[in-house]
Amino acid sequence: MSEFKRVLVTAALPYANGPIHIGHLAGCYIPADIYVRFLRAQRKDVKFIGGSDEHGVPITIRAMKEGVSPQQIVDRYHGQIKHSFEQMGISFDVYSRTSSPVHHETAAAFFKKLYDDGLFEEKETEQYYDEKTHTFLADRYIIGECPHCHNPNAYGDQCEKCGTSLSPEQLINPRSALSDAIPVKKKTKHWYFPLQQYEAFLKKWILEDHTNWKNNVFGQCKSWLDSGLQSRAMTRDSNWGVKVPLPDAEGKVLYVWFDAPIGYISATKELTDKWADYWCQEDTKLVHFIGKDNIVFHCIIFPAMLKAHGGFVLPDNVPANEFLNIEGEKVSTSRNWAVWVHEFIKDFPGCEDVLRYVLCANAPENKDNDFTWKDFQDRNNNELGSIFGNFVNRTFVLMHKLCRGKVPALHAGKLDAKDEAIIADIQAAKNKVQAALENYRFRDALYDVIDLSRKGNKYMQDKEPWIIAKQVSADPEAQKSIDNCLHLCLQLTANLAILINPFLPSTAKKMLHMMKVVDKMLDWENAGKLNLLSVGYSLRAPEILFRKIEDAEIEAQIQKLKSGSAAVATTDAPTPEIVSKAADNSSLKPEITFDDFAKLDLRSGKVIAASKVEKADKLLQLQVDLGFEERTIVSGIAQHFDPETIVGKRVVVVANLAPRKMRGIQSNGMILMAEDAEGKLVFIQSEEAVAAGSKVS
Ligand code: B3M
Ligand code: ZN
Repeated sequence: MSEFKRVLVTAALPYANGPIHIGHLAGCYIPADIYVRFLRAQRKDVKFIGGSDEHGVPITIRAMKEGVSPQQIVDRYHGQIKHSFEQMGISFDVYSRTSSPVHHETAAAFFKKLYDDGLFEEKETEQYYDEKTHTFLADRYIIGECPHCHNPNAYGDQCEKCGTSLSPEQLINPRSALSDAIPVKKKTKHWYFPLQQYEAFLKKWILEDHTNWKNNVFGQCKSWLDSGLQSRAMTRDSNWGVKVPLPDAEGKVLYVWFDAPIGYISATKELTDKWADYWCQEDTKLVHFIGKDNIVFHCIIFPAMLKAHGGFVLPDNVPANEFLNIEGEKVSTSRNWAVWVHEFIKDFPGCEDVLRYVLCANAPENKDNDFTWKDFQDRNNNELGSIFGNFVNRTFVLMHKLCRGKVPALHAGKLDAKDEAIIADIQAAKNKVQAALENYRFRDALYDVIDLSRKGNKYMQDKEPWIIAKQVSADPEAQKSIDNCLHLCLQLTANLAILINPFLPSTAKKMLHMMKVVDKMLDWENAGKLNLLSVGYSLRAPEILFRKIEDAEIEAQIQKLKSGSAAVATTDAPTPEIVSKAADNSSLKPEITFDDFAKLDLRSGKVIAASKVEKADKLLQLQVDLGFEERTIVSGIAQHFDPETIVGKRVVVVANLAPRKMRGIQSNGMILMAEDAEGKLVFIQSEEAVAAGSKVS
């Protein structure tokens, strides 16, 4: 580490097409932030770079579905994401966005340099095109019949029913997911980056020189390199993105994975005039924190681009995490199976550090891992409350009671074996935590911090200063033993503040306040010291560091997760705003105009058949009579109703919702439901007299 003069830390740029959830935090933002705070505490020259990824198909699709411009989408979510990061204490030095002019210039110039150096291959190919929406269709946006299992709704890259990978050419009767139009083949020219030319370089650089990378990262790189690299198109047909800076490139933009990582460079430019020190000096250590789905882009494609361009440092490490599941199921934003960060902050104000704690203690460092609300509660109430918080609290309470609210003296001649042992523990903790953090083992590091507080508790319990206090009137010398115990417990507390600071910064701040010391005390070099609080110094009364989290709060969250996902089971890629929890009647969604409302085609309908969907415990398949036609609608209400009981029900249907496939069944609309006070779903029914198909307005 010491040969580096400065450290540049990046965290993946989230797509600004929706809010962030706790999987994002666990995947890269929490570990990146811990690492950066650890370096800052060592007074290292470090810059922490972040920003929103505002280009690419995820943004344009979202915009098209909502009928707004891509700019409106990114403006909405960039602000929201940035705010969530701030509230979670993710301490970027800059949080930029790829729609910024600096980025457009930087990315275009990067491309132009490679172009001028003759590094691209220009190729004309035929691609599927939707003439209705004037869009070239990425594979995912072509739907058709699977040639293997005849699922009518297979995607152009994969059939989700039988699992086969496909290419759009293989689909029977392909159609556009955007408009249902039959896609036509159209010629288009693009610029390809010949990755295979960098294969030898990458093999040496990764497989020989970076064997220290995490197993999951190294393994993925190795399998890419073993199976051989190919040219990749670095441009796309679109009007949204960084324009290809060439004269004959109307309607072409840079591929989002070409421009997004350059976003790290642009953001650094925005941050400091000295950006080139960080990007172009050999003695910079560049570290990319990402989730596992971004490994190939950060370990293979971007380094090859940097190498091709020349003059840039390459990453020293890419400590990618795996995925975090929620309550045993994969996060799915479209099913709203997620814990949204902005909602967590609303529901658990002041508990941001607790979430940081749980997401680090349980981080998917080497394999996918599971977040459960019960584990969140247990870790808060036990590890943070009963162990860490309790130790600090007891120390302060006893110091006030037995030592008149001041730091007692240490009587060196009176130290016993237990005192000596805890001194050794305090001194050893620093190195353990540091070694783990330097090697990106954040869970281990955090465990070692909590373990020190656990040892503190045991020490206090063994020493029993409250018992010794009873002897003091008969034997004044006994006070010395009490003083030693509380002196050491207080120094241990100061050490805990330093060690916990990278992980739980607000908690460390509170501890500083209680100890009446300044931020400087949190410098890493102070860890392991036993003279952090001066003898005779008076300290404040303790504050509760972690409040208890009650069963009812946890049950409410589990309920919210279930009903949230049930309520949107038939909608298309909802935002949490759209599906904000039904039970919270007081929080209205943002105002809409009459025109927004008028886009909805609501019809009365009648359920004529209902059955369970196989292997989906939340879904019912309904046949609904709309008068003018019968529709299949898949609804996420199976946990609320038996299929038999709802046949004949009058319902209100969103009739012009884009079709969506669930478990292989195409759902053509959505049934409106309400939630009663107990959280039970009820149908919004139309009167008997209203004929099926009638407009509802
Ligand atoms: N936006 C993908 C993602 O959010 C992408 C990361 C870009 S990092 C340069 O997973
Ligand atoms: Zn299939």
